[in-house]
Amino acid sequence: MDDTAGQANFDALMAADSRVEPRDWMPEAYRRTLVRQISQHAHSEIIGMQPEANWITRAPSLRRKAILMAKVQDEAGHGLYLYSAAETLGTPRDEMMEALIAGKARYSSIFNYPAVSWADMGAIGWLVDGAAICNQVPLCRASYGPYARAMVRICKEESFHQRQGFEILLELSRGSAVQKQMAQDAVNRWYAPSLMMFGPPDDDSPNSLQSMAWNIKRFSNDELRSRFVGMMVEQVEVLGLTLPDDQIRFNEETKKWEHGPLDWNEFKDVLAGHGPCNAQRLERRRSAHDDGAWVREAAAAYAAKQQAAVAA
Ligand code: BYC
Repeated sequence: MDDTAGQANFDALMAADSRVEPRDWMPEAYRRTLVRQISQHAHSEIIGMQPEANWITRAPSLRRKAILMAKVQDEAGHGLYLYSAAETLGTPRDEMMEALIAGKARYSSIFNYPAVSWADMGAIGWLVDGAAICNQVPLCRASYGPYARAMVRICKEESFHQRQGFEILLELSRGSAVQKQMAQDAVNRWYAPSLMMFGPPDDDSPNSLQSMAWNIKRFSNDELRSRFVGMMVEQVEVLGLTLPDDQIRFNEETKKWEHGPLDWNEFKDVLAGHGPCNAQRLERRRSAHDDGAWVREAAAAYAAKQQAAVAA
């Protein structure tokens, strides 16, 4: 297909709200946007293993340890599906990984905050995975087939993750006064950073309009943030805790939830690499990458042997 026919085919797919598949012609800018978003998403999943992996050895019971290990493994799996989806666009995984460990690629701001107590495992599951679900369910309808299909399974697993976080907080909240305070402190720490996961405000979001026109993003950053606040307001009551924001209200005119101001300078600092844990997260990823070199080499050697056997 030449470029003119390809563009016409792509435009028709967009107009019909259909799926674009890897072999379809697509505009270079669409391809670049997808590689950017999907690889950033994959990086977030594997960097996101760190704050929770940090607590596996200190989980308060064998049951909690087993659950947390399964969750952290799920995040590695999400990274795998997403790197695979991004590779279908022609960018090799090594290249994406190099960009991450060289500090050139973005990953979600949220994972540059420390998990300082066991209650943070509850707050991460409830708030961070909750925000992830809110942002990612619409991505199951993204126009690029491999991304949308990967998101279906990821969202199912994220729902389990969110419930396990909720359950940790509920148990702490129903425990002693000290335990309840631990849960409240964790919610206080993770609330604002989890709202920032949805990205900058709409009037400061350079990519949103085009990504929405391409049916990659279905809702704007502020729209999803507002929905998330509405969900959390109900759930926090069941937990017997509070959200650290006395400006949350439902606007009857716009029919949207509103929240208090967020510190967007802090967000920019974190994106610029100056969050509390940026350096530590990248350093850990680099050493894990180096430690895993022999596994990659062994897998490649095995694959080459298999291929040679088939060719012979
Ligand atoms: N952190 O124009 P905008 C998880 C960047 S994993 C860092 O609004 P866009 C989990 C943005 O990339 C959760 N950077 O961009 C894992 C852009 O920079 P570039 C990860 C951010 O792409 C383990 C610039 O700011 N979820 O849940 O239209 C354990 C301008 O923004 C952030 C995803 O990746 C941020 N928070 O919208 C537990 C979901 N926000 O690239 C849980 C998929 C913005 O132009 N991604 N930036 O240099 C998306 O939905 C969209 O990419 C975003 C941003 C809503 C995040």
